[in-house]
Amino acid sequence: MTNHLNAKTKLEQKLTTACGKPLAQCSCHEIYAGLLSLVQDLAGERQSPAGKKKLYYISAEFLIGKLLSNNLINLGIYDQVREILAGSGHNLSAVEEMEPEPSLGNGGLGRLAACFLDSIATLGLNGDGVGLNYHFGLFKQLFADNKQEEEPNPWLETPSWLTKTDKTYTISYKGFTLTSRMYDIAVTGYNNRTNKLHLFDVETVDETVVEDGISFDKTDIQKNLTLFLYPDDSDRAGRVLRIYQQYFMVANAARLILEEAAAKGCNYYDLPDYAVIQINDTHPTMVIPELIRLLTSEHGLEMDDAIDVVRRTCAYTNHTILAEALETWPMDFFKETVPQLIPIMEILDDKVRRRCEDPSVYIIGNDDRVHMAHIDIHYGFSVNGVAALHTEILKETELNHFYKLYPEKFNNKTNGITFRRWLLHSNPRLTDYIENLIGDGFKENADCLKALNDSRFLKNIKVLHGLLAVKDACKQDLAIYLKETQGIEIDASSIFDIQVKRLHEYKRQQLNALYLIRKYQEIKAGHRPTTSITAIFGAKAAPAYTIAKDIIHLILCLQQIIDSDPEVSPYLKVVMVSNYNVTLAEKLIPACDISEQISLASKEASGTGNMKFMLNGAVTLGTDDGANVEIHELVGDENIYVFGDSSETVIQRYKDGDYCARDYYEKDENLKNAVDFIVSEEMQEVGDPENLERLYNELLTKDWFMTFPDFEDYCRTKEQALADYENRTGWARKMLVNISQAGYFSSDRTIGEYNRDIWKLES
Ligand code: OX2
Repeated sequence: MTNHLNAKTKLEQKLTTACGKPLAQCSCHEIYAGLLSLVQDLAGERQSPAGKKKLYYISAEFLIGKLLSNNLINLGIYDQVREILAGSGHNLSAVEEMEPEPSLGNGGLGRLAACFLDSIATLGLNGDGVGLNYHFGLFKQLFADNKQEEEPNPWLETPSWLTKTDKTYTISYKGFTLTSRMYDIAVTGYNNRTNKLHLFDVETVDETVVEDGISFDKTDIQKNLTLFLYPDDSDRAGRVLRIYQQYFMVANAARLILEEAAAKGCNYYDLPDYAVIQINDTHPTMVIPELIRLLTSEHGLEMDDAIDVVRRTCAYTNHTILAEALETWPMDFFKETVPQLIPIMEILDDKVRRRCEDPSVYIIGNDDRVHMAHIDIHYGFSVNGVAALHTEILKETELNHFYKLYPEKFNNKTNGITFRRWLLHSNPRLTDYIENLIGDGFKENADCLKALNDSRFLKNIKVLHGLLAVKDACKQDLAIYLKETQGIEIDASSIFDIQVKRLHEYKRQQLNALYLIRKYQEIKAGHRPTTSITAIFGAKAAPAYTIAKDIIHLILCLQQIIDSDPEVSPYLKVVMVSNYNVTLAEKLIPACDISEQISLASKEASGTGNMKFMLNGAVTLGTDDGANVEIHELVGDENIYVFGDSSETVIQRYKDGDYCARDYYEKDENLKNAVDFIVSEEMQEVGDPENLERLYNELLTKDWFMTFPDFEDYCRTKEQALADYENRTGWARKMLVNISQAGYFSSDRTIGEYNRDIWKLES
């Protein structure tokens, strides 16, 4: 106790010094600034010895979320700081509101990278992230006239978690050079070391060139290079800009890696003893030819030696089988931007062509396009998928030709999430509840959650009611938060059914919307649900993805129609929150009853939202896809709602090529009524006929992601979940089993496996 008091007093003194005046006299923002500087000092003190070998996790996105609370938790001072602030009339949650959320990511891939950085530091591994410092991120989403609008999402302000470093490099493009600068964000591990996230930027970037939403001159590279993540690539200039960005990221990374290795005594031939590079999807692929280029042209290696060294240093993670995301770029683009890579890529391609006759594995295809993933697979030592099913599909179908060439390279690493953010930070109520039942071991070792799967708890009415009370409180928190921040009113006693993730046809928000139309029609016909339902969506659509935007339009129109219908609104509410981000996820996930994971089987590589919901006691309604399959195995049939065609059926149906949406539409009256509603008079009154008709036609004549075949089973399974919800203790038991089995999805487990099988760093 005295120790605790001593530590607390010291901490209070440090914080007061950082703030420059008594805490009671500080504004919320001054407290935030003080805490930020205090955290940076404490994090700096925990920088551990460099170690010989280091991991570089290169990624176009790091969706890190706000950092203050997480850092306080990881430094072990969260409770003390909260008490100190309370003692001087401040509230830590209000201070958290001062922090802007960094806009450095987009979706699951970027959030995974952020969870991984947390776990790498927590496991005491020597590994840094490398990416770009986007000024305006992806975009900020607004709604007007039931449509998505985009604005820049600025987040860089003073004070900031970014530290400007002295490190600069000269990066060459055809016809000009840029001077880069490295900025660092400290990555604190939970009771462990501090690593870094290195973000490169260029000082000539000019934020004022953006006008009219998120438009800007895409050709002025010196001014626009790091403005946006994934700038619109619907035209050529946009696609070329992506190459400029990607090269900037990896050219800086390559220099940093070689420099750090050399400083530790590397002679370049032994680079794999000093560095391992994880290539997060194909955006950083050019690091391979760039390293080969630097090793041969600046460090005197022969081409074959350089290729061998790089092959033993680089590992690749595949996150999707969607063709649109498997990057291929015309050779012309490289000639125009980074011609220095052309001779290297030609040599790499030539070596492949000499070994293999099969054109499907060439690097430069017969279409004169460079297949980025092919570079990674031929010239890296490891290829991993992100969930068991996904890896099997890669091996057996999508990358089968490569698997036959290099079976030893393929391995699975089922994704994970950091429990520090997705439980300890986002759901302190549930954390306390669990701690009261099984002690605090789960905070260090997520496997300890299994202790909850015990009849002492599962058959204990008091325990089950306690869990329901935690959920209710989280639902009330969310209701208050949405009212305050978005002006949205929801009923905390309704069932919260939540689908939050990027908008994509394969994720099938449209399937959920069709169900809701059907529910609306049923309620109109007098069939009212026992407990009212709140269906919540959160999703950004890529600015150039027309159908995705049409789906948002459909959901927003539906929201308006139901809201203004007194016959239906007491029983059903549809809500689309705007600008879904990490901060919102932290509020939505703890409050969820039913977790919607309804992608077309075979298409969602893993999903990680599914894991966060499960951990927070939501029950999954999903297809046997991605990591849902592993969730299903862990919790058993009783504790998950699985529906829809299997991945085998879907893959076969694509192969056969004879899927006809209209056949399903004609056969199923309910489906027909729901689809027709999209272009009904009611909809046309609140919506834009152009968008609605386009979506209607898309579904009826194409439905590429096969919504219709799963519709009936989806509706039936969802009704079953809603009915089961009425048995409150039965439902609580399902919640508890889900929480108890979530330990497997800790990113500490995932990172442990990456290190054991791929990185081999000392911890
Ligand atoms: C996502 C995948 O769609 C998702 O299934 C997965 O959980 C996540 O990556 C992390 O592995 N862009 N985002 C993804 O893939 C790509 C490409």
